[in-house]
Amino acid sequence: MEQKKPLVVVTRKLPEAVETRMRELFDVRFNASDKPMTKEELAEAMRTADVLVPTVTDRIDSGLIAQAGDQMKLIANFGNGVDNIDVTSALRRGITVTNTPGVLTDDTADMTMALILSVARRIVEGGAAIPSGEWPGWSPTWMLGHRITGKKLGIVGMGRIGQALAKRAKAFGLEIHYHNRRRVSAALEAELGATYWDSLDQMLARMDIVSVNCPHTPATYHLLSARRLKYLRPEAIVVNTARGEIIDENALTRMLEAGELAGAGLDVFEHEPAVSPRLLKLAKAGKVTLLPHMGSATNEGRLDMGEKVIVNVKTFMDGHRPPDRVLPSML
Ligand code: 8YV
Repeated sequence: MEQKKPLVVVTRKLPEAVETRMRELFDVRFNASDKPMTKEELAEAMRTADVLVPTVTDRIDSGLIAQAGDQMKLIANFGNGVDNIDVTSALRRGITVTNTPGVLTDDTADMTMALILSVARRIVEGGAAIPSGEWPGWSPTWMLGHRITGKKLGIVGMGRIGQALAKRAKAFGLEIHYHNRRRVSAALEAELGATYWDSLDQMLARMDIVSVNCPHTPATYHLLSARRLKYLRPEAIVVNTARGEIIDENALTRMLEAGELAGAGLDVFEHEPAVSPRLLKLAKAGKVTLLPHMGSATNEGRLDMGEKVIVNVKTFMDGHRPPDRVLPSML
């Protein structure tokens, strides 16, 4: 007799190839409209499904987890960051949580480099000047940016993405500095040519470019607080491809408006998908580059993420520990 396939609810539209493979393996409910599910729709999924596959746009909080039926056993996040999920509540309820680490490292590091270059070399601003007809023709003093070679890059969070960024930045001739919960090995520091700063405050005060690459957890919420941002030099630029909540966006915006910072490149926002009108105004003035959470947005990356989700669900359903299990102690 054929075994009953687990019911898997996927909250957003995934690449065709991923959905096809999931259809072969599981009893799946997809979201063809791709419209984020409402709280009630998510609660209904928690009450009926064996597995939920959410994304960064779904808040799986303790209230939702409390409504889960006894059959709900796995939340297999389509994404690396799990700040959208109350992992502790899930575990207490006997629900395993997995994510998709590793497969979006290079793409996110590439996008971070792109933001650094974009802000320093005014790429978005210059690119817009041609279609708008504002290009006056070449001039020795028009649209000048800043050289990045030789500048100091401070990486906040030296995990997988931080390290991938350091490798790229080193190749661009940047001097690598970092702050991390734990110092990385001496061998890795030597390979990256990276200088460790125990004090984030001290590092911030000396950098030309600061990149946020740590996960969003209760400990990193507003890690770049109004107080800390004040340490930055007025020539400094800040880039963030991690999570908006790690920077006090209001304080950052105020400093950019006041000319206390040279610029910013943001791929993530504190109240995503809302972007503050003040940031939009700064973007129009060419002070900031804003991207719509595209750090991991490659076809290859999305297929790899889908593959990870499938392996996690299949392994779990076969009665084994899924490879990308997330525990509260890892956060
Ligand atoms: C993902 C991300 O696309 O994986 C992450 O942590 O930030 C994104 O790049 C998103 O989370 C999908 O859920």
